[in-house]
Amino acid sequence: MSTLRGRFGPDGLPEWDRCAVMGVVNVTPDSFSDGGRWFDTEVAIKRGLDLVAGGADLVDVGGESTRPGASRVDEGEELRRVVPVVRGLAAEGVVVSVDTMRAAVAEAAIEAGAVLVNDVSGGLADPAMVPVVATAGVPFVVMHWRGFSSDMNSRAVYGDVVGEVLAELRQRLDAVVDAGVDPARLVVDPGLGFAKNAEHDLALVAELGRLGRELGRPILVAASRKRFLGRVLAAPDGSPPPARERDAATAAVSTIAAREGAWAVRVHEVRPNVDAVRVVRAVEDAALAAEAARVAAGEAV
Ligand code: PMM
Repeated sequence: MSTLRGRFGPDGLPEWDRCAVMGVVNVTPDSFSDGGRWFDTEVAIKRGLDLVAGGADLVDVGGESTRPGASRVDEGEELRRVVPVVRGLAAEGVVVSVDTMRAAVAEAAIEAGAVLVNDVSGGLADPAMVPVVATAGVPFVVMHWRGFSSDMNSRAVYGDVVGEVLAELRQRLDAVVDAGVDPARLVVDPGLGFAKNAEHDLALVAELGRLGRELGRPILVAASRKRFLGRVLAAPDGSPPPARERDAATAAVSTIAAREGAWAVRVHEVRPNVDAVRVVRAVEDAALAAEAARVAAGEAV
């Protein structure tokens, strides 16, 4: 485990001196926030490179939409979408993550150069996933998940959302470690919008620091353009702004996440989020300098 002023990332990835920014490339015709825009391989690779040029530290490539109600794409199609994009970006030196629930896709993506597996099901959707990750020795994102997108909204039932998400994530981390994954390579994610309504998402954002402290693992936060932000920004008649008009709100969550010690934020539009995490870093530096000056003044007396 590497630490940087309290912030730390998983073993097996580069270290960044602030909350990292993961840019998203959805190679799908139907993702809720950017569906269809990066569906062609060349266009998707170009998008990933543009995200890096804009300041993204790593790029998350996915070929299956997980928006609420989405049905599954078949494995062959997911492989065709994802693998060439991962290969193209890795060949350009990009730190690539693969967003998949399928072991075969994760395996092929690792072969093509992916260095992180981001599974929104935390290994629950495919029993072969955890063994693949354990064997490859790559970092693994374990997200809080209660079931497939087709009917996940019906599972958004909690007495104490933060307590239950914590307990379910802890259980999942234990299972993954028992199955052979190095705990130092695990990242956890509260899974905003997955079997959660807007109130649940906001309660989790309010307690990101607690999630990190209690789970003892780096936290990834993926709030980008999600429904709960649409709800917060809704017009008086209740209508939410379209997904692409939620980037300033996304950057607000990135500021909170970075301030709460999150390892990384996963976002569609990198620039405002890179700016946000850089400001947080500068403020943290100023706080440290002020503290050092106080200590020096105390010592001088
Ligand atoms: N959300 C989406 C996709 N992948 N991965 C992680 N780790 N956490 C998330 O919350 C998450 C994810 C859905 O959003 P998108 O369709 O805009 O990519």
